[in-house]
Parts: sequence; structure tokens; C-alpha cells
Amino acid sequence: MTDLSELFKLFDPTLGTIDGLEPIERRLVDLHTMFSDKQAVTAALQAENHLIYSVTAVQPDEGDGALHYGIGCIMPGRIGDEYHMTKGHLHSRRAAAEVYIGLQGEGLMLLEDERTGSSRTLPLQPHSVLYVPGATAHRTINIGASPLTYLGIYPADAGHDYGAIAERNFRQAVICRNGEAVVVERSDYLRQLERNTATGS
Ligand code: S6P
Ligand code: ZN
Repeated sequence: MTDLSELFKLFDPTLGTIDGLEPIERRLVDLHTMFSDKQAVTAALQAENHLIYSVTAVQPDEGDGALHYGIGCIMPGRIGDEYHMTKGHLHSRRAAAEVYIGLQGEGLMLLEDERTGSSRTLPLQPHSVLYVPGATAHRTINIGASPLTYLGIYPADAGHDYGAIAERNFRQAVICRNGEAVVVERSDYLRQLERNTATGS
């Protein structure tokens, strides 16, 4: 039988932590290949390999029908114009869906259907519940000025497949233009960065 301490946890929606559990930290060096503005990545890394986000996962049980969950906390900030974000992944068991619950801050979730390549962006904020269908790559982005915290609940046997995203990244990027968060095609953003480098702007 599952241990009582696994059945009940206290979490802090402001810090994005779970009592008694150690978060996994993701720093810039862990996802520097994901951000499109390579000059900005280099400059940021020279200053500090800063914390982008942390995740604390709870795995109370295993086996058919069991659930796992985690709390995430993405720090505010940008690399160049691109907002801080998670690596993003597919579930190894492609059919496994997930539910996200926004706790604090202002965020977006980028969903990319692996089968069709189509993208959708959903707001992630307090009092919002998001459903991530199976076979859908998902990435969380902090577009606000304070830490973004959220809970994710998923089948225990979902597994995390980071390989596909590490190789090709998401087709869309969330960047700041004139103080607003906008969703753009990553290929367009990369072309714009190249033009800026060429013209020295
Ligand atoms: C797990 C769930 C989240 C993420 C967290 C960090 O299925 O989707 O708990 O693990 O948002 O993102 P990533 O892409 O680094 O795992
Ligand atoms: Zn997931």
C-alpha cells in the first residue's frame, strides 16, 4: 500500500515548491540550444548561468492507472526577445494526456500536435485549467514580470521524450515586441535575427 506521506503534500504556489522535496533546476546552459538568439545566449551565459525554471515531481505510485504530478516555477525574464520557457517535451507514451493548473503569474502554453504539426497557444494563469492531449509537444512560457507557477498531472507511465524537441525545437516562438508577448514562426524570427546581425542593428 502507498505510504501515507505520498498521499498528502503541501505546496507553495508562490515559490512553486512542495514541502520536503528537492526541485530539479534548469539553468540557461541546460537549454541554451532552445533559444534562438545565439548572441543573447552567449552574452547571458557570460554574465551568469542563471536559473530559468525548477520542477518538483511527485511519484506517489506506479502501474496501470497511477498518476504522477509536478509543480513548475519559471522565473521571469528573456534571452534576447524570447521569454523564459521550459525545454518542452512529448510523452514517451504518446497517448498520455496531461492537465495543467495555473497557480501564479502570467504564462502561455505552446502545444504542437506531432501528427499534423499544427500549433496552439493557450493562456496559463491562476484559475485556469488546461488539457494537453496525447501526442502533443508542450512547452510553458513565462510572459509576465513575476515567477510563473503551475501544477501538471499526468499518467505515471507517460514518460518524457525530450529528443524530438531538442532536435527540431517548437515551430513557434514567443517573443516580446513593443512590450507585448507575440507568437511568431521561429523560422521568421531566426531570419529577422540574421538580418539584424548582417545590418549590425
Ligand atoms: C510533465 C509536465 C511538467 C514539466 C515541467 C517542465 O509531464 O509536463 O511537469 O515536466 O513543466 O518542463 P520540461 O519540458 O522541462 O519537462
Ligand atoms: Zn508533460
